[in-house]
Amino acid sequence: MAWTKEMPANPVVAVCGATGAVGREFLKVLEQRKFPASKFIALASSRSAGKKLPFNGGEIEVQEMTPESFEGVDIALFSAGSSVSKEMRQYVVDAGAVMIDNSSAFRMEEGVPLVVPEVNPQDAFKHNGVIANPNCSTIEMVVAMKPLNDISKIKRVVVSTYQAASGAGAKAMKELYDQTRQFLDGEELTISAFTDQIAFNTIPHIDVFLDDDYTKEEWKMVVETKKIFGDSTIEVSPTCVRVPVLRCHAESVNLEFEDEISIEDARKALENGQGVTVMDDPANNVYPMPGLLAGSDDVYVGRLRKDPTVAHGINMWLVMDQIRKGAALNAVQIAETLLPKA
Ligand code: NAP
Ligand code: 3JN
Repeated sequence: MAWTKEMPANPVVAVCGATGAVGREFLKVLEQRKFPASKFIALASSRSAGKKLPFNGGEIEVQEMTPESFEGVDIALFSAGSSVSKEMRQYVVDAGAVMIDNSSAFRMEEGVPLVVPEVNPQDAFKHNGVIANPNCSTIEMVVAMKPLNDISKIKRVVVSTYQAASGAGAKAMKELYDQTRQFLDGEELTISAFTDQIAFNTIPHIDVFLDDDYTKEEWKMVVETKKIFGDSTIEVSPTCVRVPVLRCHAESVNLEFEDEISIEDARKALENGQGVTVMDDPANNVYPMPGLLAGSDDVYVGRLRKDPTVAHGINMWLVMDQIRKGAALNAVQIAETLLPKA
């Protein structure tokens, strides 16, 4: 059944998982973009009830998330993990709110749009109370693919990710700090958020392994890309790797197009692409780097070059702030898409 409730111009917005790495960024992004809410509510687990978070020049008090939390709410931005999203979905929808969910709980469910506003904003309106935010690594790749796919259809993508600690949450970011200190002080390393040491290491394992020896993170990139482009023929071959970086994900992307595409045309398309910044001047050592782009909104593209080993091939290097465009910002942009047009 189609969703008929109209979105008010000044909706009540609940940030669900407000104390987490993504939740805190939600508050920042909502404040920075002056999201026109009539009221904001911050929700987290009972552990955080009463905690105060900086917001809009003052503070917002965190409330425990319960089934009753959504009465009067219009938009519920969720980043409290997939089990919490599954548990709360019906309460949110029954309250008449739209859930914009950062977890993988509903991404591949039929009837749940999976939206990146630069790529498929029209899908946001086809919801039945739930809109899913893609995985951060997928968002980064599809934002850069979109302007290129518009000039020549992409047949196949080979992608290797270099994912920051932030993707595994606030505790994982702290673990990278702590382990780095422990390593330098010659102390025993505390390993808890990752499967192995992350300081001075890279781990080719994100999320669980599946039967075909790919990880679930890699599987997400394959199926989500097809759903977002509405094209089941795009082939994606991913390898996802955790690196000791705090909060920007990088990706090495090899693209194969149906037709010939020159580097000049690719560069022009990317320069005009929405949400893309080209940072590519190898002669002057200019290329995007994750350590230097925290806090930015765009997907940065550099190292643009021909791949002469395949027909119609291009290589590029991407960097994106995973907590912003990879999670909080993308979800807030979806919420903005739902606002009535002035
Ligand atoms: P995080 O830093 O560990 O934060 C988790 C948040 O969830 C905290 O606010 C926590 O509240 C809250 N929470 C946990 N259990 C809860 C419960 N039973 N009831 C209510 N709130 C609960 O993790 P994060 O990095 O922000 O990520 C959170 C989720 O967002 C992830 O699990 C994932 O599903 C999604 N995510 C998606 C992407 C993406 O690629 N789009 C990227 C990162 C994360 P307390 O502080 O009270 O425990
Ligand atoms: O590890 C990363 O860099 C991204 C992590 C995303 C993530 C972390 C915990 C649970 C997800 C996600 O968005 O796919 C989930 C989830 O399955 O909801």
